[in-house]
Amino acid sequence: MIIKKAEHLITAVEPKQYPQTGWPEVALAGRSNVGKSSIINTLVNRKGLARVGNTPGKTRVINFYNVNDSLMLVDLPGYGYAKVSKEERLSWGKLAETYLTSRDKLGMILLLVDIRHDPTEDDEIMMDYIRSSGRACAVVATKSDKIQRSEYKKQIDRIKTVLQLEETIKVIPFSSLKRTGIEEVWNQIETMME
Ligand SMILES: Nc1nc2c(ncn2[C@@H]2O[C@H](COP(=O)(O)OP(=O)(O)OP(=O)(O)O)[C@@H](O)[C@H]2O)c(=O)[nH]1
Ligand SMILES: [Mg+2]
Repeated sequence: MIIKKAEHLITAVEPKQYPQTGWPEVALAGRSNVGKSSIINTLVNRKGLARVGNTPGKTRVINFYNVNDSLMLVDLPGYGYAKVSKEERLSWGKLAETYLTSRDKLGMILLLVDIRHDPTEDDEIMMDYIRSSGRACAVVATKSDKIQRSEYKKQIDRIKTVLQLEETIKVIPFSSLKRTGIEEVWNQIETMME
């Protein structure tokens, strides 16, 4: 994908704020701190476009990013972060859920999981949800720079097993630090758009 334009379009907390462009959307879902905002910056090659945090739980709203006036990347609030109040967790969960269930422009969900760890129960719930929604999906195994390449297969097999992935769902090792996996992720997105 050649990036001619990438910009933050709008921040939304409720459906009436969602953009009305009609372009297909790709949503980034995953635990807090897994690298959702980072992958956006890496995919469009713009450092600092999406806010990346050392403090987990940074993204508490839905951010829409315009790519080439033809596609929207959608940064969802992360789940599974324990150190916030139950009320906050429920409210962020509701934000993401409302978007995921109501948005007809949503063409694909990228589920991000840390390549180093087994997916959590929250990830399993999210995967079940994606499956039942019938939307296109790929799994991105983030922070792949943190392990040796020789360990990839073992970790990816674990992710496939825990999430009970069907053969058709790809698991793509990805590193925002090393800028690897970019082509593979764009290929998945482009296949969805066709
Ligand atoms: N080593 C390494 N660190 C990464 C990578 N991607 C993200 N990080 C780091 O992980 C932390 C969290 O990244 P974010 O992109 O903010 O994660 P997020 O999923 O958007 O987090 P929330 O907004 O809290 O849900 C930051 O300190 C990033 O620098 C990667 O590929 N490799
Ligand atoms: Mg974020």
